[in-house]
Amino acid sequence: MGRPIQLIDVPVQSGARRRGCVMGPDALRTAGMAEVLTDLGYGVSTASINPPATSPDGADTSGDLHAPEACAAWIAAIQAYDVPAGALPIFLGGDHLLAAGVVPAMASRSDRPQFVLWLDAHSDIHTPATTTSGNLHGTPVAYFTGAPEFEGVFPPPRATVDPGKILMLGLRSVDPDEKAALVRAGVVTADMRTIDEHGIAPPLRRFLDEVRVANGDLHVSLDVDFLDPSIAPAVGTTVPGGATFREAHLVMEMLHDSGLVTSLDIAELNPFLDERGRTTSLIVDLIASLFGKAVLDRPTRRG
Ligand code: 6HN
Ligand code: MN
Ligand code: MN
Ligand code: MN
Repeated sequence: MGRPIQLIDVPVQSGARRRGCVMGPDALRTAGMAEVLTDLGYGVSTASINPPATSPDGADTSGDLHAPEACAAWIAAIQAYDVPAGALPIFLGGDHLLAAGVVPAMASRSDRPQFVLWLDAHSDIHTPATTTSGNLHGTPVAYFTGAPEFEGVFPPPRATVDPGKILMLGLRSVDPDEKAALVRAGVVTADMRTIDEHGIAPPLRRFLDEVRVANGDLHVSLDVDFLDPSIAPAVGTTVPGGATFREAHLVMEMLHDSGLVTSLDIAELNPFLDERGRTTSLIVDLIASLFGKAVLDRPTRRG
């Protein structure tokens, strides 16, 4: 039996105006997320973080920000949730605002340095001051790296992450203010141009080596729009030119072989936009790869 896994529903959709992410956890369960992990030999428990009692979604749009109070309440609720000791949590979103709750919670779980692998078309490093859309799902990275602009908007993070311990893979839609923020903060990035030219494995291998040497914890945040829209249409913010089927599986296989992943979230799945469940099923397949489903049985190779 592998390490126990806890599946935690986080049906937040306050981070963006388009509705549907609230159905993400149900869709992932319908597609067999728990059974796949059980079949791979893991003990699986389930939990959910309940929507905080705030005004209905969108009713509290204040100034240019969409639903800041609901977002703040979600972040507080997620950060207050204690994952059982010894369990590896998979947070089932929900839009990407959930990472603003999840990452600080994971970083505060142990004294080991926290690393984050950010799989996304977007860098989500806006602040309430720079966002042009007002959708706060575009801000979690700035929040959990300690940007001061969140004071009075979101509760203080339980712990913050060193931007130099973040690898962003798959970027292809980064707003001008975000570009400046990435450079200023020193976030490590491999955009799609780099991946096209050199492949997806080298930056990931370097990053995993760093995590191993530092004896760090590794949180993986998987935004569905990391994937190319042709294979994953069920997301509100599709951007052409994303990770292919094999690139995505290779990332998951390398993560499994590394043995370093300590927590995971799945964000931005919008089942309302899916086609006969195919995006949801692909996500479940990818998670199976991350937890050890392999093409052939082969000895675990580290690094
Ligand atoms: N996501 N940069 C755009 C914005 O509205 O700030 C897109 C954000 C997308 C957020 O995909 O999690
Ligand atoms: Mn995102
Ligand atoms: Mn830690
Ligand atoms: Mn995205």
